[in-house]
Amino acid sequence: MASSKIMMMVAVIAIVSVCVPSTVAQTSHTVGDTFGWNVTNDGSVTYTNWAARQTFAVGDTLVFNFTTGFHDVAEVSQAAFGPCTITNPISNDPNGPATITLSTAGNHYYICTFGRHCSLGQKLSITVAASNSTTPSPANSASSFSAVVPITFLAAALAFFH
Ligand SMILES: [Cu+2]
Repeated sequence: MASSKIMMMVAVIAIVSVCVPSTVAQTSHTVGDTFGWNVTNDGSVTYTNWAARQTFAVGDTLVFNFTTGFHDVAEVSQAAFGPCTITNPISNDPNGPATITLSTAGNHYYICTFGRHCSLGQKLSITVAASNSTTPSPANSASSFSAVVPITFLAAALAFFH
């Protein structure tokens, strides 16, 4: 009887350890880490270096930490990114912190439209890879399924021990 309890425990632990990684599909990237989204005064070296340490995939999120009213985040075209053109951005989020979901692969360009912030270096360009999963929809349902399975087994195990 004792050995079957141990077997149950081993099975539960094995299932949990297999399932948990599959539920962590999206990555949240905090832009600039603790520096946040601010004026850098170094061109865009701070954000270029930061981006080089990241791997961006479709479904990931960017978190821009800034004080509302002091900065904003505008996604712009490549043509607008170089000269910091603030007219006709693709999107503009005036409220910090701003969380932006990366919904398409390819290059994405973000700037602050306040004053000379962009030209001083508050600008970020990233390259987003296609999602790691080749079949996003089934993967999503698989994720929610795998989250349910360990709970079911844990409940079964708890019932068993009682
Ligand atoms: Cu700014």
